[in-house]
Amino acid sequence: MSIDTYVIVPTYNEADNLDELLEQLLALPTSIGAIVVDDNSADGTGDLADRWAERYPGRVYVIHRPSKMGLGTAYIAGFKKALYEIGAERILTMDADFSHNPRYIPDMLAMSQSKHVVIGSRYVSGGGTRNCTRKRIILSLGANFIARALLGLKARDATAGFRLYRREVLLSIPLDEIFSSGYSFLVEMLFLCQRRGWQIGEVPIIFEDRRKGQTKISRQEIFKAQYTIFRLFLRRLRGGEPRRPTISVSPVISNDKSQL
Ligand SMILES: Nc1nc2c(ncn2[C@@H]2O[C@H](COP(=O)(O)OP(=O)(O)OP(=O)(O)O)[C@@H](O)[C@H]2O)c(=O)[nH]1
Ligand SMILES: [Mg+2]
Repeated sequence: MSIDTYVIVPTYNEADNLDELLEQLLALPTSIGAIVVDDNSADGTGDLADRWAERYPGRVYVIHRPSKMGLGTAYIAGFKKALYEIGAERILTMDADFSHNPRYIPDMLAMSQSKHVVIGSRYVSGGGTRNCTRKRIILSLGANFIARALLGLKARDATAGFRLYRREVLLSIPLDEIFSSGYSFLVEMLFLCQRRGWQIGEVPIIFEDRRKGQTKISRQEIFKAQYTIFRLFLRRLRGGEPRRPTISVSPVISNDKSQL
């Protein structure tokens, strides 16, 4: 069975969530693989991931990094492995804490036949949030509003970490030049995708607040995100990004079309 779709799961102290998440991912009706990017979690998440990789060679991979280096750089490490070592055609990203439920992945894969980037979105019809604190909802809506207003992003949920990118999208982006290392990486990636004319679609999801474990988002991350948006805004004003006409979608040639 050849697998061409991999989910990148960045982890930092997610031992309470990882086993159940990988179980659910591997049980999906579509065969997908996973790349866990662990930043030397003190709670043993990296060891748990290693056990899955031993049990499922070629299907579960682990990247171990020496210390907490940020969400953005974790995604980039995962992208490089998926693109250049594994040769994946579709690359997803999701959080480990069940805010992004694996049950939406089949819908995202289906939409990737006609879109280059697919967002698991809270802010399209049918999407929403569950059990989130008011503070968290305001933070998310505010960040989205600012990103869309200042950067001209068209997606309704521009800060979502639940995404699917087709291979050609990631190959078109100079991953080493991305300056955000943390959460604002997501906004920067979407900015780069849109400026390159890739077609972006959104699948409605219900985003649930984390079930177990602790948040990693800090005040410092929020400041860093504001700085990122400001830098990208200046870049937008300068118009320095290559602006290509909207690219039409040629369907992914899958080895196993029945999976879609
Ligand atoms: N490898 C790695 N993973 C990280 C890092 N920071 C966060 N993560 C992971 O990225 C995902 C998103 O982080 P969360 O802490 O859930 O962020 P959040 O969803 O904004 O915050 P919550 O309200 O706690 O859910 C989770 O799977 C984290 O374990 C990091 O520096 N390195
Ligand atoms: Mg979370």
